[in-house]
Amino acid sequence: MVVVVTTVASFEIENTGYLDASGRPTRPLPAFADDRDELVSLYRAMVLTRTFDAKAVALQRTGRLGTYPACLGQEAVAVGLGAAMSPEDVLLPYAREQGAQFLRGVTPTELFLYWGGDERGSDFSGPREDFPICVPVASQVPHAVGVALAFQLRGEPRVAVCVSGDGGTSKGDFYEALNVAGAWRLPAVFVVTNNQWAISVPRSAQTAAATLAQKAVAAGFAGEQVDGNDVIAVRDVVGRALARARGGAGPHLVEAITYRLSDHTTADNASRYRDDESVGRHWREDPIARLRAYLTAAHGWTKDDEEATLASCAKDVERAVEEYLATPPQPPEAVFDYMYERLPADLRGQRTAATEARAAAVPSDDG
Ligand SMILES: Cc1ncc(C[n+]2csc(CCOP(=O)(O)OP(=O)(O)O)c2C)c(N)n1
Ligand SMILES: [Mg+2]
Repeated sequence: MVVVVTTVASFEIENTGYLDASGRPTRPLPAFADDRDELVSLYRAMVLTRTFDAKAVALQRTGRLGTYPACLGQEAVAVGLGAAMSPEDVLLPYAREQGAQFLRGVTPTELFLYWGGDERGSDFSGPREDFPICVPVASQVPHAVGVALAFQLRGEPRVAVCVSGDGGTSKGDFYEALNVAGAWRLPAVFVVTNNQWAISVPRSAQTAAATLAQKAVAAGFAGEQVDGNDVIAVRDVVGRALARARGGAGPHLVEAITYRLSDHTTADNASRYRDDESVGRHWREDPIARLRAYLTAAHGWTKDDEEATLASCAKDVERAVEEYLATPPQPPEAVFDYMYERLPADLRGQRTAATEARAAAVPSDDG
């Protein structure tokens, strides 16, 4: 008997990058990169993000902010995807997309408020339809599918852009969401920020899959990798995925390869599970230094340009810190106010009790 074996499916995963770690182009850059102003705006967005990030950690260390997840080293992913999006698209972030949020009009003050435990920080004055930060791992991915379905049903040329981490791709939510997005050809772009760690779990222990991008293939659509420390590449690859999804070609997955240079959050101490030497190696891939080197070589970026950018970002962040610290806290019963349109009866009772407890705790004038 002759057994005939036929290949019924095969796939390839591409990886796109334009600048090497020292900022030298490895091939011709995409057209938008001819525009110095465009590159400077990407650069400034990354510097603003890093300035905000450092300040947020400092505020937490001095007891003026809650637990905070730094995005140190990953700025190019969020900035690249944020720059690629159109205003009418909807961003469903995880927690390290500060750079994308700023580009979309979320203010540094709002993000300080959020990480300071104040829900008003999620009430964005800018992108009203963008989703709030999503700390529960991967629960934003099915939400993105819902948003994309709404766009499809309404015939709107908009795309849901969902960001999750490498760890998030192990969750059932992630696979289920991708499956539906593929089956219904929804206008969604899934960006996976592969920063090599899920708290203390390295990427190598997270999954036996060779790439995270290939997880899209099982759901019936394409995935690819991009150098997540090359902001030009992220903007380019996500931009092309958005254009295709907007045109009705369905979903796409982009795995952005980067590295979490910081602790997982301010509640973590990464030196307990990884050595300084490997972190030091990854500093050589720094996305900000990389674009700065290219700007200097190709667009005459000067020391004065650099200093002016650092000063203007520092000023923006300082102003936000002042606004944040001057914002009076909400009363404790505010914790009941953002979950339900109409508060269920049992929670109404608890809310009243919180108001009464607050009134009782306020010292009266006559002592
Ligand atoms: C459903 C759920 N389980 C566990 C946690 C605790 N937790 C917070 S972040 C995290 C790891 C996430 O790793 P990854 O998806 O790679 O994102 P990263 O934090 O590296 O950006 C875990 C397990 C959580 N927030 N939500
Ligand atoms: Mg991770």
